[in-house]
Amino acid sequence: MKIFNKLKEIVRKKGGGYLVLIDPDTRNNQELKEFVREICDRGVDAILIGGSLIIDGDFQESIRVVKENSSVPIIIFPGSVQQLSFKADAILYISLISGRNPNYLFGDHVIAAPYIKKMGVEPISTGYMLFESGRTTTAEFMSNTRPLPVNKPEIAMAHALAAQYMGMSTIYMEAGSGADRSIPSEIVKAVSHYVDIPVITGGGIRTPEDAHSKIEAGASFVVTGNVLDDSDNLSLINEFARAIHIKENS
Ligand code: 1GP
Repeated sequence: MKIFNKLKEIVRKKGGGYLVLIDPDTRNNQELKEFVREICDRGVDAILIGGSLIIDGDFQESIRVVKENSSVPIIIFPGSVQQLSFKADAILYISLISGRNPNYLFGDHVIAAPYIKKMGVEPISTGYMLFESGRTTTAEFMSNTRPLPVNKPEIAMAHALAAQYMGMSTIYMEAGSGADRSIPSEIVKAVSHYVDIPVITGGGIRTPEDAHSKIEAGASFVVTGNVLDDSDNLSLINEFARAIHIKENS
């Protein structure tokens, strides 16, 4: 079964899917190995790997370490066309639909497509919507795009529906990694009830309660990243998984 179908099956059975984002800049190989082994046993459904800007990390090496130590699918969340690898199981084939930068709407895609085909990695067509968070995130700065307002649900809904009509498989909506606060559950609800494709949300989610509210609002998948950088928070993973897998708890 294809990776994205497997993930949708998890959502059907568990009520939501839990994805953990790994930024290759944040851990050395040994730390990465220990982190991946730790999280796979705690209810994580898939690992995303990538970053808007990688300075210290070696993307290829990070993917290798993650793949060798993971029992869940590895999905690239690319910050650029340099972030491709045949070792991944799938890649979010992202169009930055909240912006109007042609490279991120249909430019880098043309460059990446032949490589993805050659590598045999499953592309998951993703409409990515970046929302304002009160300060400039790396994603906003690096993509040179304006984020969507969080208090205008109709704008977000129309963007998401356009992505669905263009044949995209999923919507990823967030305020960017490390956002001070996650996007309001109200806007997640407005979008996920308006479209028929699954919604992924993340960015600034630091508590299981917040993750739970996003699933209750209609999101299919929740992503956490930064909150797990502090090793004291590792036990939170079980709590995040429980908060997201709402059918398992009922
Ligand atoms: C970014 O949703 C992910 O796309 C993770 O965000 O690092 O803020 O948890 P955080």
